[in-house]
Amino acid sequence: AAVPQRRSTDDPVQSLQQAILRNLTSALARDRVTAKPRDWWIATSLAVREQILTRLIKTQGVHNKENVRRLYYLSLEYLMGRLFENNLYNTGLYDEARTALKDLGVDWESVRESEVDMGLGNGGLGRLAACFLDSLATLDFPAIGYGIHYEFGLFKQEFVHGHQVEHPDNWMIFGTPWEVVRPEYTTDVKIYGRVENVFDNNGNSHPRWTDTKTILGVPYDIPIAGYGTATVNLLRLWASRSTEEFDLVAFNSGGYVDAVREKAIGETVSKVLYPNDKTENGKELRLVQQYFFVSCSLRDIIRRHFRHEGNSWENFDDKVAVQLNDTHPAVAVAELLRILLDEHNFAWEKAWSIVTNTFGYTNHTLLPEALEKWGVPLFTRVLPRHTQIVYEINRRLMEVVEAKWPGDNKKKAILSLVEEGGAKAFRMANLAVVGSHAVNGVAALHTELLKKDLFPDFDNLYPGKFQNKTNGITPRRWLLDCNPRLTKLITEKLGSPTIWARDLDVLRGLEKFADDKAFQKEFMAIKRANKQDLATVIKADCGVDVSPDALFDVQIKRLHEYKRQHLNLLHILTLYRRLLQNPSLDIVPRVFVFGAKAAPGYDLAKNIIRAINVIGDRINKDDRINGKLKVAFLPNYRVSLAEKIIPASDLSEQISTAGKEASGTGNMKLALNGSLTIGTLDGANVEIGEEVGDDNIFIFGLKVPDVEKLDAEGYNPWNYYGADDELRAIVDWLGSDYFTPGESHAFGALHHSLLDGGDPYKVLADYRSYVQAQEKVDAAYRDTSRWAKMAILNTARVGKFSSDRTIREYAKDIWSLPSVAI
Ligand code: 26R
Repeated sequence: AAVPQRRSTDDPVQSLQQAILRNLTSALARDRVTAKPRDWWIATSLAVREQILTRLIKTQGVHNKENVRRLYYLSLEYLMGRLFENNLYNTGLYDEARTALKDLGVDWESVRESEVDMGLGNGGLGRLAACFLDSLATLDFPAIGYGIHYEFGLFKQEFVHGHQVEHPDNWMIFGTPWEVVRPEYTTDVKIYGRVENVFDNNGNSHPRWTDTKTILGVPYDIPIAGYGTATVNLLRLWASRSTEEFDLVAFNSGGYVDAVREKAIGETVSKVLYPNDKTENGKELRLVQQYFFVSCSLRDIIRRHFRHEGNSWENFDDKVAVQLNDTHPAVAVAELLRILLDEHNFAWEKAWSIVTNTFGYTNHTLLPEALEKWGVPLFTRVLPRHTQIVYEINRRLMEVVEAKWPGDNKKKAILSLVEEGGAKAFRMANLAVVGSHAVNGVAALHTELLKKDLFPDFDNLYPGKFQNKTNGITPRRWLLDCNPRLTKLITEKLGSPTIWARDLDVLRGLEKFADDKAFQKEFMAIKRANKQDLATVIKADCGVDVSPDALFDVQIKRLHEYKRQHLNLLHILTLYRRLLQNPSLDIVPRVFVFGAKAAPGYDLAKNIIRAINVIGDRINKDDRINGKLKVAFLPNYRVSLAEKIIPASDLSEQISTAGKEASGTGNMKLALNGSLTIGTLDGANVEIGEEVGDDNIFIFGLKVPDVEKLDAEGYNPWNYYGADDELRAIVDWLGSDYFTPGESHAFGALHHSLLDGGDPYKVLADYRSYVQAQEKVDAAYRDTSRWAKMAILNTARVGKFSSDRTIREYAKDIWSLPSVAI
């Protein structure tokens, strides 16, 4: 087909189209006839990239020239998802690109769907980093994200007979059009070796780190375009390489294979993301990854700083703010100190003041098993000089503790950076607290518990250091990009998204339509259309037929006992059993949607996945219940799948044991898209409830003080099992071979955890309260107008949870970071 000719050559659609066709030829060696959707995706991305890179150069030019203060975000994880549509929306090139491809006869959906997610993270922490980058650029804050360019991101998940099976995520295989490799900024990292003492001319001895191995870090830059602004920031990810192409000694002595193998070790460092969100204690490669990216990033930050003539160490902390995303990069505290002491001969006090002025630390979890510790022998083998430095930080800390609480050895044991008794280990959270000027939790409740339970003595020692920064989500990806129908409706009522998607509190303007019957109808028609789209995905991915008229009940998050997917399962079993006993029982038809990956080594989590799959399959095939219940466990939950599920959700499951979920961010995304929360008073649910109002949320279950009281008394799940006939029947059913004929104890691990295992997350204690809350959900959903009103008010009232608000708070209270208009 001929390409329609456009009027003038400065027509933006035509010039974009020409750029696409040029890239198709020059980057992909394709023509219009042979190009596949993936080729169009790459060619279009490269064409758009040209424009983004022009803006990147402009932005960095202004930042450099003005010698601005910058924020450097250090995170081992970034869950970016797809970048194609997000970049088009943010740069304002969406309509042009659509028209350009349409005129070329290219199908948009297939182009979009050919992009592989950039899944360089596990879950909430990694996605939060991605939302923060979006907000930093949108608000014109000078910022650079640093991380690792993993060759393999989070594993791909498949179900085989209900079991999770993992496959490598080879995300770069078809090319990565958004990144630019920068070999000229390749950085050396020293590691291993030993420390010797050398004497200077004055006879003073100094430690010297020697016999080290060297790994190279090669940076890959991904531009981060702000929405509705000219700012383009940078995400810089380090790939590891070996120093020498060949070790000449080994090569010449005939050890060709040994030489190449040595090279492979250097490349292993950035090979794969650790797929755990529980502790990775003792994994040497994980520590090497942490140090590798911290060392590369600090070198890069320092290089940037000294590029300016007027800059020196004197104004380093005026120009540099570094945020530690959990303790994963906490070794940065010791590394910056080492650079100042050993490479620049600073006195301790001065070096320490620069370090603590530079760093801030965000805590993301209270779960003891997720608090990082490194055995001292391992840490010393990898980083012998850093071990000395951590011990010296600790010696000085113990002096401060002694001054404050003379003779109190218990306080010293609690606050020490070194866990004693048994194998010695460094406590990375303590190091991060001591080495930072600000420590923050990620929701109001979480920060309270952080101060009260995890770090009470540090809070006492450093008044004002602990603060709250309630998490947020970017409304660009999580409303504008993922829910075009709702975006259109909101735009009709409130005006251009360039206003409300940059100031989410403007959505309060929807409150006045909450009782408007016509608006309610439109709002629910959009929800139904989104559910219809999701039903197509469910059919394709699960083979399950579902009706868009059913209530879509959604739980999407990593599989964890504390998140209690098994409580959801007990409710499903409860409804199924009631229906089998009374097939004409009048309940609102429901589709239970799950998305969750389990850490590959987390057997109980995998057992829960299998139970949901196997029981779900039985329910889906049972004609006796007339299709009133359906269970769809969508495989391979990831950012791009979340973007399809969230706009289609009616009910958002946020049912963690009170006190265990630091914040949650999926809860915010779902509420923003008009999904009502059924949840415990945990994490940010508390604040969502405050915003939307008690009438527009379904709160149930134990509160934090109730959980504490039960623990103090000695919690016994058998009491609940014994006292509730329906619960007992359900748990027994789960423990039988009813769902797995011929295979007994198929869900034995799950069944055991609920009873003999002590039910550590108090599923049985919350069961009845949860089932009753679900009955209220059922009643509310029957009243279509009431439900619509509640859903509208959720969308209208969650503006607080924009990550723009979160980032403004960090910029003001922690980073002292001015914005810079480009
Ligand atoms: C130690 C290592 C293996 C590790 C531990 C924990 C690696 C990754 C994690 C994941 C964590 C800390 C995480 O994702 N936490 C989540 O952070 C979100 C963003 O703040 C919160 O919303 C969420 O409640 C919290 O669980």
